[in-house]
Amino acid sequence: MTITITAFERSPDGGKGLARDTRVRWALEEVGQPYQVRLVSFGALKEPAHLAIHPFGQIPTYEEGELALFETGAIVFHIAERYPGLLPSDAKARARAITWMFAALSTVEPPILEFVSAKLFEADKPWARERLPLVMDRVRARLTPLSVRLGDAEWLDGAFSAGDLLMVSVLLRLRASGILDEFPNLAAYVARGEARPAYQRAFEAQLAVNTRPMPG
Ligand SMILES: N[C@@H](CCC(=O)N[C@@H](CS)C(=O)NCC(=O)O)C(=O)O
Repeated sequence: MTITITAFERSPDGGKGLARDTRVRWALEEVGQPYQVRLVSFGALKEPAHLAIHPFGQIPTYEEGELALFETGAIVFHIAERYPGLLPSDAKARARAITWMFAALSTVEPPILEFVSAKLFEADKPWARERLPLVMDRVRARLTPLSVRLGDAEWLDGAFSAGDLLMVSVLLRLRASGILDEFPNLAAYVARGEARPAYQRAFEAQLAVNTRPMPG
């Protein structure tokens, strides 16, 4: 059955791979499933046709036959459940990998998103200079225990899993800030994720979209 995902017609990051379709592309590449991409403009995101699939008018979405999903975590989980390669078969190891998926999205990502918003959208506010260090410390408060837990391991819990895929994706947003370099084992962990051939294919695919000449 054909898998179709949505992505920005033109990502605001210009192809750095930070838009969340990259996470879904990466998961599909890891499990070796071909997919099609429907590109959506910012205007079309909020139109009825897209809202019928994504109630919040965002990307990514995932369609497969009559199934339509939104929320990257749910999509990556669905892919990982449906195709081998992203979750261990041992029940306990699988539950732990799923725990890391939730940890990435609900514990580590929120302060990172707050930091990104502070840098991108609030830099001109009179209180920005005072707030930014607080927001950065909230990020460090998550990275410190994560770094301790990872230690010298290659991945968070044994073999690479959907938990690592989401955690690396979440941490990637920090690279330009330099915060990640305060935690060399996390910086190396992210680099290992990026070096995976499946990530490379996903990255190149989104880059091609975001650097192509726009019609008209
Ligand atoms: N929690 C959602 C967040 C989705 C999200 O924020 N998507 C962004 C792109 S990465 C988007 O579509 N932004 C445009 C908008 O919100 O209008 C998920 O993980 O899928």
